[in-house]
Amino acid sequence: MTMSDHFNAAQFLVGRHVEEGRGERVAVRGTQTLTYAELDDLNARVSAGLRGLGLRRDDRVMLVMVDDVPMLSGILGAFRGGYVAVPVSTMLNGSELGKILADSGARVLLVSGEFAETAAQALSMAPAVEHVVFDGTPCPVPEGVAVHTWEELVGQGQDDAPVQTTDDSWALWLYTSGTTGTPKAAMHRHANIRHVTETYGAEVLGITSEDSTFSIAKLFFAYGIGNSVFFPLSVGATTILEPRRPTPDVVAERVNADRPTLFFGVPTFYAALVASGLADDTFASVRLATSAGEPLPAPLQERFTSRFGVDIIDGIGSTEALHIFLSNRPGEIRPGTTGRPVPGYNVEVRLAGGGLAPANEPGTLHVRGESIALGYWRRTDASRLVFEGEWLSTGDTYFVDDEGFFHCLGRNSDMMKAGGIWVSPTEVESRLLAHPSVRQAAVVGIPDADGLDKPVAVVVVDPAVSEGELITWCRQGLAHFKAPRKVVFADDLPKTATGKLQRFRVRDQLSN
Ligand code: 3SK
Repeated sequence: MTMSDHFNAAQFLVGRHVEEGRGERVAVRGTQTLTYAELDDLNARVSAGLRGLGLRRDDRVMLVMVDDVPMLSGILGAFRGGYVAVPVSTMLNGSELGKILADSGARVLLVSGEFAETAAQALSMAPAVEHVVFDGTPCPVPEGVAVHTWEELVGQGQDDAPVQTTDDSWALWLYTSGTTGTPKAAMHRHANIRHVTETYGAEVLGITSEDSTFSIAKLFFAYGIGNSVFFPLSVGATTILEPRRPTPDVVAERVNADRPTLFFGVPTFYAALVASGLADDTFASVRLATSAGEPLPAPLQERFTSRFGVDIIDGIGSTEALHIFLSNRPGEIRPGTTGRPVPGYNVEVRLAGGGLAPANEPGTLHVRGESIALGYWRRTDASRLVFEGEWLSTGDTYFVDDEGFFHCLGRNSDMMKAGGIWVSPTEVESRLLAHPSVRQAAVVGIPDADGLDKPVAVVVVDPAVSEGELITWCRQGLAHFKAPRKVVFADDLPKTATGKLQRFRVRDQLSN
């Protein structure tokens, strides 16, 4: 191996700027503000602290944390030490988190105080975890798990230098429900992080050191970690991190205080902003906004831009591709489309037989590029379905028009996205069927008034039960975003001759 094979994403994103004389620039504005030199120092402390807990190269470090400086340095410190950062959703309940924690084989769990109880429940399902580090008030945990505070983790001094990882070393695992339902970890290399910065970051956003970024999507999403970590830090810009749940008021407060130039949203949030009473000049500092997660309806895009005076470039990415590979461009926006391939990616629409779909004919979206994940951790069958050699089959149905713009027609499978987050209908149906009154259940995504899909349940019940009770039942047993927004009662559900539920017919009935 030559020295040029060495690549460490933490060195690329932070240490490099310090070495090249940019250490005094502001790297992050969270509840604290840190320069690049200060962030580099903190990352070195996290890396040393993890090593002090006995971690070895490629060991997983799971993070259930709010977006703030500890989460940022937890991820970067793991990269720096040659460990694998596994940031996971803070919206999961204890049992959902426990399954993921056990699956990952993580030896260390980093937790923000507000998720302490959820983490404690999860730990009882994951015997491989040896250490839990609480940023905030600790909580009793199962016997055999050592408890530490964040201050103890970072208080043992710094490591000497970033570990000499290579392009191909594991850096980041991101859990996704993707097309097949069960959460599985897409495994990303250090080089994948560099690739997304050189492609979407440089070529589409045109991000520079003068930018500052603010993302609605949190760091545990692929979209969020790219927006708030990879793109800004790759060029020595500033990332604005907000620990609170994003609401229009919270966002307006931070935008007003920290004046971002790039704003990263999702369609549901743009709908909330358009419906809010925020002043029309709220986003005056923003030079460009982006959208991903689900298609941005053209009327919503037009309403946002005419009200707030900021263009939105809609794009699509995936957790498996790490970030956006198909996007509109600043100055060349075609509302209602997902734009064109991002330089650095090949994107094809393929017919069922595998051939290329002619213009205007639908097929399945495939993408190839250097940032595609290595596969799913311990999910051979799902990996073989989705990763086809160098290509990734996204499961989205698209067509390309005569001018080369890509149009989304929906998902190939029954999986749906609510607020840009994958929801498995079978998971919600299982929860409904666990209710003593529910005999049959079907869950489908139905567009709301803004044209954005939301989970709606159709149920056959005996004895009677109210809609409110079933929604509460789902919210008690599942992460809240998965609960149906509406429940419709029926006498029977459409099925095939062999008794298989036909969700497409349920969807058609609800849409008519
Ligand atoms: O859903 C998307 O469009 C997306 C975008 C960037 C990164 C990850 C995802 C899932």
